Amino acid sequence: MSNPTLYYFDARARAETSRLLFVFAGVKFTDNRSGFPLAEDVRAKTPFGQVPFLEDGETQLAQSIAIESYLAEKFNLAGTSPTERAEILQFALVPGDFYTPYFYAKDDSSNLKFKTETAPKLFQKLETILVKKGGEHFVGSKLTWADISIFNLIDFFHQQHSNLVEAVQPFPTLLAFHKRVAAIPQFAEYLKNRPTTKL
Ligand SMILES: N[C@@H](CCC(=O)N[C@@H](CS)C(=O)NCC(=O)O)C(=O)O
Repeated sequence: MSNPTLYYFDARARAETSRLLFVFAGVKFTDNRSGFPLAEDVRAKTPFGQVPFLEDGETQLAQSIAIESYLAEKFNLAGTSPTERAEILQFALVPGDFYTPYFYAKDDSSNLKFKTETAPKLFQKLETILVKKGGEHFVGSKLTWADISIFNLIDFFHQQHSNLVEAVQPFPTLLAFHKRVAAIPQFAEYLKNRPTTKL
């Protein structure tokens, strides 16, 4: 059987957490990165005409969070009880609350508002939660999809232009968490070789 294939643009954005789930699990996958606009043969495969899109044997899935959820389940990173599963999903949905205002901020003043108000307000909540949980994991006592998803969110801020990283700099527990997850050997190797992209 061929490797699972993840279709997306040449960007981190809505596909990167899925890539990181594959990387952490040590599962080989084909990272199909389309140019822009989306290649028509790729669009034709997908249920909603959009990417990310995953093919894994008989399984075909769109919607970034559904793909992440499938991979996290498959790799035992999705929790072990209904409460844990729901808590993990709760954190996996948080990056969307950052990305939506970020992607819609089109001028200098809305970009500044995002960097100095919207994002720090949300990061403060994450910082408080992580401190309360002991600083290591957002849910339970081992690394889960929740940690990978929030790691990727913080990492996204580190990679963006206009010093977007300043929005997360006031939060030492989140910064230490980011550093620790980035140093996990599978991630360290992947991050060293990851293509540099705008988003
Ligand atoms: N809710 C969807 C949104 C998917 C989406 O907006 N995909 C964009 C890229 S981020 C896309 O495929 N755009 C190309 C197009 O619509 O032609 C998800 O989370 O996967």
